[in-house]
Amino acid sequence: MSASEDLHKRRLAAVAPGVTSAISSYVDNAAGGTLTDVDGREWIDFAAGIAVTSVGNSAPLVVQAVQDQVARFTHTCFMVAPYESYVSVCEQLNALTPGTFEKRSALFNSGAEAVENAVKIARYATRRPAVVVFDHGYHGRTNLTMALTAKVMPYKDGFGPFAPEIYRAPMSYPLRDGLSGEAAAARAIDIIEKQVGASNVAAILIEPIQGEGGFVVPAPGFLPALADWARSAGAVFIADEIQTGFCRTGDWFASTHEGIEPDLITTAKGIAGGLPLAGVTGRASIMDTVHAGGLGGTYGGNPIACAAALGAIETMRTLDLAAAARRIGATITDRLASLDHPAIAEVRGRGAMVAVELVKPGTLEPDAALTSSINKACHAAGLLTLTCGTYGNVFRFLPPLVMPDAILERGLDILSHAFDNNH
Ligand code: PLZ
Repeated sequence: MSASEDLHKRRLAAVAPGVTSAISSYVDNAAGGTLTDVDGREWIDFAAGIAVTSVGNSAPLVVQAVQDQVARFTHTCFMVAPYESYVSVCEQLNALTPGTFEKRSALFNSGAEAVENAVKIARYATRRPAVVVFDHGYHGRTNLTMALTAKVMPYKDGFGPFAPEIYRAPMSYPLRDGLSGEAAAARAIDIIEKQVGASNVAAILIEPIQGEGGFVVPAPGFLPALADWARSAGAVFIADEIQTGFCRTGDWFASTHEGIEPDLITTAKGIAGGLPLAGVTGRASIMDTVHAGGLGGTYGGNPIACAAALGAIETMRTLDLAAAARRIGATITDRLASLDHPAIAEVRGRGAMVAVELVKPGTLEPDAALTSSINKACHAAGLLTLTCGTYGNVFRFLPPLVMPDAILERGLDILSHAFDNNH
């Protein structure tokens, strides 16, 4: 029995089966683009722990910052005894997020927790109840964020009842609706005005490019039109940049590509090189409304996670990982464009957030079975790929932004073969 098989046996007896893994090999160590499993087999990493280890695994500046911090102190709770790194991370967030207006930030542990807090803040600031989210949207697995998430399986099924006052509007999905950004926004706004009422809307919450929902890139103009509508309706426009943020799309934040300045931005994942940290950043005029003590949590902005974030942000800046994301994205997109496969309906994305959507040839009918067989073929050949999408028919590529070209090309060779051998 291999070491992974042995571990898998132990896992089945010890770990709740509701928690699953994409592969059944167990990791021993990982670096900037590869994972090595406990049997010594190398995997090419096109997942980065779901868009987290953009600076690579165990990036030198992250390791150094964490080791220094862990030796100084591990935790005091920022609500009890504050420390500099929390303040520094907030300063960085306020400076790096789009918008030159005065901002404040608050730190949390997970993406879902950041989203929950953004909704709390928007409701507090507006004294309104309704939150508008979109088809295919993903915002987390806690009770409120399950309600905000669109897809029932596996995220919501059997876990209700869900939080009230959440309304879902149609997303701009150019491949499937053929609408311009303006037309798709008008369709969404009409539903919001007729079914929710502008004066009831606390927040519009949207991923600038949807992650779990299928790397759906809205048509140009969709996001600006929604942001304008939110402003005129007195609602808070929240961009969930948890998957798109921190250089992934070729800029610090995806909102920048569409020229929007969200009122609030949620961040997590790539912010801290693999340590759990999340943030809500936004207009001081909104953030400052909440009463003292209204936001917080035991571990939010833990000093080790903050140290890691400062190391990760410095790495992104010195290595110019936004430029790296654009380069990696172009390499992946070129290779996908050269694949002559009848199931490919669309290659889309921005920067190093690239996806390919698979359908039954000549139709728009999703082909989840083919997606799954190509995914398995990649895994069998040592390439760690992930799928996504409401219909399970989208391949997504999220390599660490420090991945060397040679490894990227090797991964793309495996991918090409997997497409060639599966029709
Ligand atoms: N918002 C846009 O992508 C997390 C989760 C996958 P947490 N996405 C990966 C899974 O199956 O659980 C995510 C996201 C966006 C919020 C979240 C939630 O972030 O850190 O997982 O809570």
